Amino acid sequence: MPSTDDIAQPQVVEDPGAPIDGHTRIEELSTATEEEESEPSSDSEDDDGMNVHGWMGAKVPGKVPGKVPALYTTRPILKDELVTPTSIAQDKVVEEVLPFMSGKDPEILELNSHGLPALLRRKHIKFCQYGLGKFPSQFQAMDASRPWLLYWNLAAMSFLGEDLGRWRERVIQTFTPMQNPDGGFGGGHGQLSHCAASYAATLSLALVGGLDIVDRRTMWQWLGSVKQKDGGFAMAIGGEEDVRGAYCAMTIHSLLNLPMELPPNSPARVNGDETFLTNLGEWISSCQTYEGGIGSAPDNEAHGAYAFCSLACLCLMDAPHKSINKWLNVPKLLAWLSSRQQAPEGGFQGRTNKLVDACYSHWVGGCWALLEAAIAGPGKHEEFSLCDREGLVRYTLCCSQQKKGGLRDKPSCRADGYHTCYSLAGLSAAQNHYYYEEKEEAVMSNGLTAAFKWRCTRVTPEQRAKLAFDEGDTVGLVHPVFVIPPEFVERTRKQFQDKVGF
Ligand code: FPP
Ligand code: K
Ligand code: ZN
Repeated sequence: MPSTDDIAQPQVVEDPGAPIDGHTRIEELSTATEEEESEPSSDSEDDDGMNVHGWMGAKVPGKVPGKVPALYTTRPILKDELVTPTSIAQDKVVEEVLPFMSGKDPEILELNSHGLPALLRRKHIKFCQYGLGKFPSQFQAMDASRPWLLYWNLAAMSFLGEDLGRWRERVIQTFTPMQNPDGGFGGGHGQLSHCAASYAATLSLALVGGLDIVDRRTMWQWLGSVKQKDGGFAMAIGGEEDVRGAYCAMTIHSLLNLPMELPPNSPARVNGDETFLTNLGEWISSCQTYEGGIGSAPDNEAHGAYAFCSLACLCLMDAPHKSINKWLNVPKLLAWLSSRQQAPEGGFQGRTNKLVDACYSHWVGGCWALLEAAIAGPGKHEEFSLCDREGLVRYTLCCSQQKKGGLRDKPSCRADGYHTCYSLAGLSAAQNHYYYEEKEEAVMSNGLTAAFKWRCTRVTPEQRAKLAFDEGDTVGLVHPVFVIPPEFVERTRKQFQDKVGF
């Protein structure tokens, strides 16, 4: 199965010779013109690019619409002299994004009142509709990822405010044969049940109100069969154990309000008193690395995608101020996470010494609400931000949007469903405040209620102006743990809240 990051989808404009690699470079765009190379920095006359205090926001209150803060238009002033393939690749990305960030967008999209490209809502929706259609034969390698294609495109449309009613029957029809008699969903009819396929299926069905087709008893049995003695979850029976497994399994478990005790078939059931949560906190804790970030499994490299899976899984297990503070070294994680945001790019990289990429707008951008809630404690929403929201908005609107519709890793890449979904989720993280608050009404009979207690406020018009987006550039709310709009989380909770057993 290809990694999720290599995934494209058919383009809105027919291009029969189109390569299917989502990260394929389009050479014309990656080469800046002479003029752009010699003059990429801000338009302000008193700014020689060395004004670090200007970078720290001193200029922001008096910001003139269309003037881009120097932080986003200036090449890095502190550079390691050692030249490596990594540093060369990074320099190339800076040259690639500078024209887009500094308002000299070679694609000349329609601008918002702050001089940034406006959100191309209708075009992105159209792109997602194509992504739910027929695929040319080159996409057969994506066959096992069909549940993902549905989730990414449906979720993205929901973030853009599109009603999903018309997709309901087809989504149910598509997932029905993917469910296996022994529980869980595979990537297609006859394929082995897998945590990723089951996660994407569960969320897609939650989006369209189709979760009735899930056999909760066999799902419980199957999830029990991937729970491991050491506390983690394997992606499939006999498959790799990593934090994706933990997050996907606990997401499904939580949304469907499945029993906490493990089924008799579970390899993790030794004394008989084990539950889905036994040793899970300890196992996630063991994935935090010397850098402060979190790897896919113990001893693996820290990566933003796994940081999100770990934090979100901890937020499924208990309130963030309890579980995150208990199982992770928060100061070290905070330092690592902060170092993932790039300048002048504004967006996030996934790991140390790698390149900015819009999918990390969610994988890293989505970590902030969870970590902030752990630090602030319940009910506290002073609306502080530990990440630079403006940078994330700017990267999304300026660099991620493809003129034809769809969002992309970076300007030299083609848009695809995966980057469209996670760029928009990241934009929502930048545009809204998500916080944790004890609420009595959010009950699930299995006792796993924490993830249902999040609330959200939208930024005020004044804050919005500081973040350089207009009302028309606003995406919908995205639940910080389940990554679908909160209304569908609440609908699902109500559907299953009173189930005892199956
Ligand atoms: C490296 O790819 C990417 C990873 C090691 C993580 C991939 C995992 C996810 C994107 C999310 C998994 C989550 C769920 C819920 C299944 P790369 O080397 O191409 O990218 P990089 O250079 O940006 O690290
Ligand atoms: K990447
Ligand atoms: Zn990516």
